[in-house]
Amino acid sequence: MEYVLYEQKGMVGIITISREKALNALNSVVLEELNQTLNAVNQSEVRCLILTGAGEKSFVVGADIGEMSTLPKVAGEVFSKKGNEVFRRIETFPIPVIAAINGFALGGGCEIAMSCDIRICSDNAVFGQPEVGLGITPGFGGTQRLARLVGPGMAKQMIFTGRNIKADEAFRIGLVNAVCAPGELLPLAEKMAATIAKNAPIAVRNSKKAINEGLDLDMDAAIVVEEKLFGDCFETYDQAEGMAAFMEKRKVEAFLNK
Ligand code: CO8
Repeated sequence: MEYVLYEQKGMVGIITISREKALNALNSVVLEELNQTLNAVNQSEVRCLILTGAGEKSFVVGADIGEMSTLPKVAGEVFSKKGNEVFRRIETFPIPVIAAINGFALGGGCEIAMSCDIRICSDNAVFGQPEVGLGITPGFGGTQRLARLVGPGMAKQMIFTGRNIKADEAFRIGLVNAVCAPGELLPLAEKMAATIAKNAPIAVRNSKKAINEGLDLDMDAAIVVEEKLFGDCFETYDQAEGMAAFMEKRKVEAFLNK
């Protein structure tokens, strides 16, 4: 692939958007390659993904402004749809995805980070939705996910002003879970991914599904979703092993994803 790298390290897969000359801007090729990379993830081996950007300056600087600048209306909508499909795939991907944000996360960059389950960033990271200054709205899910993550008031302030915020403010408003020095970012992401990967995979997947699906429902319906996914864990090898280990006061030998 031209712009997306993929590496599997044990039970963790690392996806790197690598288009450094354009600060990892998302053009159609990057979006397509991300899609293909997700198709290629070996889900029977990989239990957690990390998404990051190449270089030390930028995670993803947004959608490619050059490519968008000449688009007619219909093509603009098609481009938005393409991005949204990939971002939604990340959001609903069966295994957790951690965004390791190593610099600029602007426009589509902030939006792709928000489609991940967990966000951690380096202290040089910068977040923002500058679209209104370009004459467009956030079109890769930003109006929806930002409001859900940081609340409508803060989301509207960020989107209407187009003002960028630094890592410490992103942490304060709950846009990221943790901030660290640039050199510690990938080790921290890998450590978190390894911790997730050690847990029972079916339980982790079902937890992701329950949280995602439940958030779109009222509490009565959400609880039913939780009950079903909770019930699905029973009679699995991993549930038997996890509970037997507790009862026998020993460590789990291994969760086998079955
Ligand atoms: N698209 C394409 N190329 C970009 C982008 C971008 N978003 N951002 C930077 N680049 C390119 C620059 O053109 C430059 O290329 P070249 O060297 O060939 O001139 C290279 O990356 C380096 O950039 P700078 O020289 O500008 O680097 P600086 O360190 O001076 O500035 C900034 C870094 C502040 C990040 C600056 O590059 C910037 O402001 N970039 C634009 C950020 C932005 O506005 N992002 C939002 C884009 S819109 C969007 O994401 C909409 C998503 C929804 C789309 C819906 C579909 C229709």
